[in-house]
Amino acid sequence: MAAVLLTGFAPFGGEEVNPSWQASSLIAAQRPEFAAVELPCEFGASLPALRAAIELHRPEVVVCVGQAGGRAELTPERVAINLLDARIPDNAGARPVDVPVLPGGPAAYFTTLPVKAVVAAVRQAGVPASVSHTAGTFVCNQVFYGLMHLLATEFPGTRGGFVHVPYSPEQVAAAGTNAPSLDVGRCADALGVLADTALSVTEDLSTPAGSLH
Ligand code: PCA
Repeated sequence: MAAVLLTGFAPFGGEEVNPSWQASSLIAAQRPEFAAVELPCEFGASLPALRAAIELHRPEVVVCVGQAGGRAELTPERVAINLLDARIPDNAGARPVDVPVLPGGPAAYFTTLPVKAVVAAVRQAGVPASVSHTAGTFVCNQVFYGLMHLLATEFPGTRGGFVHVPYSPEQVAAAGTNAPSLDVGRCADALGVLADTALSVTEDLSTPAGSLH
């Protein structure tokens, strides 16, 4: 049993590493009550791996983490949609376009993590963060939607959600671009703050955190 299950992803899109897994495994190694599992970046294999991890660890809270290259902040996601539209192939070569995650499923699920309280706590710890209203339409959105469906239908006592993290500085340096980045150690600490907040706060803040576009 673990209080918190963190998942990160395998590298994808030509990258050598994925900071979502680097940071998740780093904080889980420091916190005995956390467990971390790496998910394949594959439409066919990611949700069975997530289900197995939840069945193994029986956590109170599940936090799935993914890389969002180009984002400048840690971004807890608010809504998962029942749509896949892959701009690039996954690691197995699959590229679903305009396919539901779950045929006949609800159009969307909301996170059950206190995303506004999380953003406030992560900012307080000195790491930029904001609420995101789209997890995209690739494997991360699939995992987020699949997670929320699984929790709603089979693990109603478990809360969960998804957070995207920026590139690491090493990835940006290797690519020779000026994309924003977040140090993996700082990212790991921020995931710890996020998880602690998710464990202790069951009713989210009602401060505004929406976006105009
Ligand atoms: N990011 C991708 C998939 C795996 C990951 O780390 C996404 O945002 O969908």
